[in-house]
Amino acid sequence: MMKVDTTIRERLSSQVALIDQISNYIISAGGKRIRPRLVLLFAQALGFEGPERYELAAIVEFIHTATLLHDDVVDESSLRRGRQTANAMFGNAASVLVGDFLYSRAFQMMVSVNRMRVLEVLADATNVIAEGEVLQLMNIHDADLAVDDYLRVIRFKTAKLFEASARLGAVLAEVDLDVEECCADYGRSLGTAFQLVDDLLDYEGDPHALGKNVGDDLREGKPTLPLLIAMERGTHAERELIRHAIEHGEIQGLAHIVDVVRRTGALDATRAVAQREADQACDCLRVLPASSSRDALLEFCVRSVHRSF
Ligand code: GRG
Repeated sequence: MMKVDTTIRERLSSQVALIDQISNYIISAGGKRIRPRLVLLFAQALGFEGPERYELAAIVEFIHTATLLHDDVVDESSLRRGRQTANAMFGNAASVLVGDFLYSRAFQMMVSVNRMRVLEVLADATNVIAEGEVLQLMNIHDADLAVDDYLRVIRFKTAKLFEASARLGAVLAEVDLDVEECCADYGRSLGTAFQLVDDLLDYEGDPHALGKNVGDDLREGKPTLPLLIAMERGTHAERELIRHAIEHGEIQGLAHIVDVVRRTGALDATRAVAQREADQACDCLRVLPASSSRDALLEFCVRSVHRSF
């Protein structure tokens, strides 16, 4: 990961001062670097040790960072990674444009890796992520959203980059397609579990540990699984309270809604769905030979469900 960080810093450079300033601002704030770790761990678990793995790991982190910059503008978020968001610090226009810089720099780097399959995987993934974000926009304020439609959004907007990251490790190692598909399945399930937990932490998390505000999803009128379950299980009055909050994006009733979400067991139920996805991810690892990398990937399954940030 130190080599990945060095690659990130080297490839971040631009002659345009504002690009350097904003991209360094968000990249140096840290982040868990899960997606680059997936690239490295799958490549290593499958016996690939070439330097391209650092480049691909940096590429997926650049794409992730570009989506965060754009997402915080779309969601009007003010806190990320324990700091003011780039849009709060530098404005929306600068954030979107530096997101564009990181995204297009990632594609320059992909070309330098000179493997058509890598381009194909990441071109498809980024397109699906954008589709997911538009689907989510269409679902905002819809209190009658079906659970399957909610799950489709999170598979697109979050799980797809996890899937691509895991798959790229396998692509580098040039394994058979069935093995590659198992690696991709792992990434998809892990990413789904990860976003489900992200959505429940928005109701039970500690903003200091999370590094972002809680209650943001409700303020934006996002019908996430904890709310959908609480509506199904609550009394008529509780259902109407949540419906009104989703439809109007109001957080005045946040404390009451958090109480309903907790009392109906909606957070535990959401975590149980995440646990099922994480278990599926674990199963996919059977295709890998035993190694410390495979152990680390197993550990991710546990930590994606039981995390506080
Ligand atoms: C630029 C390709 C492109 C698309 C723009 C705005 C947008 C379309 C997509 C947003 C997708 C998005 C931000 C999904 C949420 C994913 C998510 C769970 C982010 C948080 O990931 P962590 O916890 O973040 O890994 P850290 O800070 O640890 O890196």
